[in-house]
Amino acid sequence: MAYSKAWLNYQVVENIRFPFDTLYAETGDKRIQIAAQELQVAAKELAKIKLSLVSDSSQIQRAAKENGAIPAARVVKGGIFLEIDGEMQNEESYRISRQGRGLVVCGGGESGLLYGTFALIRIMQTDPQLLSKICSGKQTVEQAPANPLRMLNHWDNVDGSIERGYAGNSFFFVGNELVIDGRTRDYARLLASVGINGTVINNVNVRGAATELITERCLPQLSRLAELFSSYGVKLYLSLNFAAPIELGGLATCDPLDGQVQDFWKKKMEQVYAKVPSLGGFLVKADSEGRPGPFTYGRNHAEGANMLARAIRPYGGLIIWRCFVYNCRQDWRDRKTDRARAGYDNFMPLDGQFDDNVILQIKNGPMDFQVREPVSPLFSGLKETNMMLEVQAAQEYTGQQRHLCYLVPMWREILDFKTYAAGKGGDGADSVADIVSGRLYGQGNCGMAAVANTGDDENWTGHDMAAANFYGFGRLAFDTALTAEEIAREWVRCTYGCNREILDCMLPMLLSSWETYEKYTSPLGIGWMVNPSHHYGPNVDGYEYDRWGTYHYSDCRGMGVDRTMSGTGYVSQYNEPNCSMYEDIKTCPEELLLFFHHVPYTYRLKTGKTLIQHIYDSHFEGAMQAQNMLLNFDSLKHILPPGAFERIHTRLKVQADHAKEWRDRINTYYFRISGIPDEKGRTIY
Ligand code: GCV
Repeated sequence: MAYSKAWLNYQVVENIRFPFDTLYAETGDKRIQIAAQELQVAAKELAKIKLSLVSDSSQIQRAAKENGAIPAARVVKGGIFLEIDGEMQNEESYRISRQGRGLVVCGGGESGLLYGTFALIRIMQTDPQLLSKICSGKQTVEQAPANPLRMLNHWDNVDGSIERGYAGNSFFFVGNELVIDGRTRDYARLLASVGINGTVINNVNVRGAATELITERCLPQLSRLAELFSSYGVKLYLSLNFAAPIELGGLATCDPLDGQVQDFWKKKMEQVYAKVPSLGGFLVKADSEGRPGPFTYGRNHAEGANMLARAIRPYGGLIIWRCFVYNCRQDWRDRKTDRARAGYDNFMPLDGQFDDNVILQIKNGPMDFQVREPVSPLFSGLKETNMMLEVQAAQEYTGQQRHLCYLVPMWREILDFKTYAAGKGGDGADSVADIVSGRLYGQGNCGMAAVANTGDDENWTGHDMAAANFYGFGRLAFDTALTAEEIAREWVRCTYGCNREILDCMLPMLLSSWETYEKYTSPLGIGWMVNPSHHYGPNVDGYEYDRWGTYHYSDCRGMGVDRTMSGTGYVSQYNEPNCSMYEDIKTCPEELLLFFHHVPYTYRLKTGKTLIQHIYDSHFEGAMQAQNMLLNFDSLKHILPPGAFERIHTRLKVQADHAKEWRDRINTYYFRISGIPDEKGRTIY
């Protein structure tokens, strides 16, 4: 099937200033070879310039010498040099600068050089002014990645389906076989272009045939895949089944303290790494939603993770251990158990007990990727444990890529959240970004991961504009100083070219879409009101009497979950002053009001509106904004490339209709339960 080039859609940029005709690069390493090819293609397609490649080292040296001797001002055309500078801050950093009559793209290592090349191409695509400043020597661009690990987590099953996949089937697996083709290469190319340096290709729910990925049968293909990924600076990772000693090894147990189990893993890692030496390691979901884990044997998660970490240590591998551990067999009558508490309760006592090649991967919030949640308190608490932030680009609870919901503004807020981990009066450098980048505690094994939103659809992400989340995750993970707006601008320009009308229409759509989605679904931090299991569409009580521990406690007087000290006590998991801020209804940020408090419908918000009126207004506004988005988008009818307009338009129409369904269901539910009419007299059924 033909598929789009996504944001690597090089289109002619009018009046581009790119005065170079020769590319000098020693292309011994695959990454440099790819960087050179990529720049040649981009120069041709963006600037109609044929860059001839010189890869002979003595010729390059001669050219570099001459280049340095000639003052830039005297020469019209020059060369581009792709170079490695071992003195740079780190392997993955890059610098783009004018030297003599040449442009030098310099990397701390081969991956840095590849990132620098893609950065130059991005600047050519999006920012003619900056390009001109660089080319004339007025500006140098220099960048080191903010996070050491920048990973995607695919929830692809080996049968080709994708758990929470909204963009078709897997392009990694078809019928229990691993597929490597042109699309795999183009996928790796997309990752490299935004600086993603690791990917887990199979679902964390490792079941059945997927367990066999670490057997002789699959290793040769995995080895080819790992090699292909490496040529783009991407490390291959796999999800692992904690019960593999039973399922593959025929043992009666997978107890991490059992000698035979330890031996199984030791031999298994030896076998795997003999064939796939560049494998990054494994992602593990244990004791979570029915998956096996150490709890069965009375062991804790440090014992479970360290057992695997020790087996993989000789090969430099990592064990990324997920903290999504909670009781999923709750009784809704039991008001004491609070799912939000679970991550912290399970992992905080183990701080300092994990080996240094273990990373705890923590979902951004304490529940499960709702449209709004507070930041997980584990980021504030853990101090001697490697941490990784997990976000979800797959829009499981945010419209399933049928609705537009640009998530970078949410991720931005999460990164900026001040944890007070460095103390109440500290120097302030203790945001989530400071922690997961390793800056606060001097860690090297840490970073960010996103559950991927890709599949084999022609546009990669189902909704064409959901690609902004894929792109945005990579860009933000590499450079946590970028704003959501900067990223959105780049994405629109890279995808659709420098067309003012497209940018003017799409930018506000993207930037308002998260808030719009929140308004017509479940505002004020209440979350969840979705249909169970598939998680699409409104159902206020969908999870209310269920075992998953996700409640809203609405009655005729009020709604919300009391997580204060007199409620479930969840607030105590935050450092001061965050704990007190959430505890007090007056200082609790209103967008999280119902996450932390049970509130009467007549309670007045800061706007002066009652809670019930806010609920009505929010749903009417959100549905109207979704409708307006559809209407505004019409202006791009004859401007967007064929196919793209229709695809996006169809989805925006679904979104607008569906937003009305959300509005009416939720408003009707709360009108009936509270008996309080809408002050504005609008139709509520
Ligand atoms: C892969 C949620 C999703 C599950 C997912 C799980 C997880 O519960 O609904 O599909 O399982 O999160 O993150 O492990």
